[in-house]
Amino acid sequence: MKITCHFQPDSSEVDRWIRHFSQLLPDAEVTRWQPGDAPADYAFIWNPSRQFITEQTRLKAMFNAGAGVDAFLKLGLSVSCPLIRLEDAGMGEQMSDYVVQAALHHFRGFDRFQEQQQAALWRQRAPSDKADFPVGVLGFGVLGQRVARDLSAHGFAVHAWARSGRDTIDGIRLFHGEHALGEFLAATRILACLLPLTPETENILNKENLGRLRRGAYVINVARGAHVVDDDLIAAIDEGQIAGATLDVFREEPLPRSHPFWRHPRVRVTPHIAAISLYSDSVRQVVEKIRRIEAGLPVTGVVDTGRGY
Ligand code: NDP
Ligand code: OXD
Repeated sequence: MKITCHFQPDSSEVDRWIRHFSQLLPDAEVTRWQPGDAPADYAFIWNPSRQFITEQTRLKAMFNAGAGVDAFLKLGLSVSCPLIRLEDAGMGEQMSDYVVQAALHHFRGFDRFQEQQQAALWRQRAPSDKADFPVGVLGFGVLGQRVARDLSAHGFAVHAWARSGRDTIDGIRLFHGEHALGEFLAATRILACLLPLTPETENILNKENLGRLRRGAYVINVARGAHVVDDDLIAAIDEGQIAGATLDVFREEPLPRSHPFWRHPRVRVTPHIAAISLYSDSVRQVVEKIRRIEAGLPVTGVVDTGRGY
């Protein structure tokens, strides 16, 4: 069996992935893709080049080295094999830690305490009630569900928004579809975005939708930068409609040094680290799926390219 690994930008990281695959599949030939290579059986990719897709036409499956496939789909290339994404693979816990800390940061007023420290100001604040800080989770998939459940376990009232309808799950009220977005947003004081980036979800955090949130709402974006209209978010913060934001993802990454998010006192920036693909968990998941495919069994995580996720 031949497995080819292709990442853009290419980096020494690929060698580590290759080592992990070779450990779990010692009989497989696992290599870094080079233009003109012979056809492989499986590919492990991140942001592949057009040349790779047009050359590697005999793949049985292509595995995406992350949960989101927007970088791949934006190439607009038709592929004849299934595109399979990572499902949690150790990212759920990281994502949950990130979003829970951001929600607690806002709820406990730590932004204010940071400001007070700058001024050497000792001033206690009356405790807030979590009932006054309902959290809305945009996207109730693999990661959104984990985040919603953990926020709920921390005592927040949580509701979520998805595309397809389901009942309330573990006390989490579910909204679904475009028509329910307004009601979902109106009920939200802390918003966490865990949507895939698709034509339907791009720019979803725009002036209109930010304005539908409860006044003084807090925004956490751990999905993709293009979900947020940057200028609309900054204007909504400056105007007081939004209290602040914790942002992990950006339209342009690395976030340009001149971008106002870096210096805005109400915006916290992290460099796309909310949930990192873990070598061993990810490779174990991919290898298990390769074994199932080889045995003629179905696998989960196959991307519906028409739907965009
Ligand atoms: P899933 O595909 O499991 O879940 C996607 C969810 O979004 C589903 O609930 C889906 O609804 C919902 N959804 C999709 N389109 C719409 C729409 N038009 N309207 C309403 N709901 C919609 O994805 P994951 O949970 O695995 O990952 C989510 C995203 O997180 C990734 O796509 C990626 O962009 C981002 N991510 C970011 C990381 C980081 O480090 N910052 C790390 C990993 C992922 P339904 O349930 O009805 O299908
Ligand atoms: C992902 C990511 O999609 O790391 O997995 O952003």
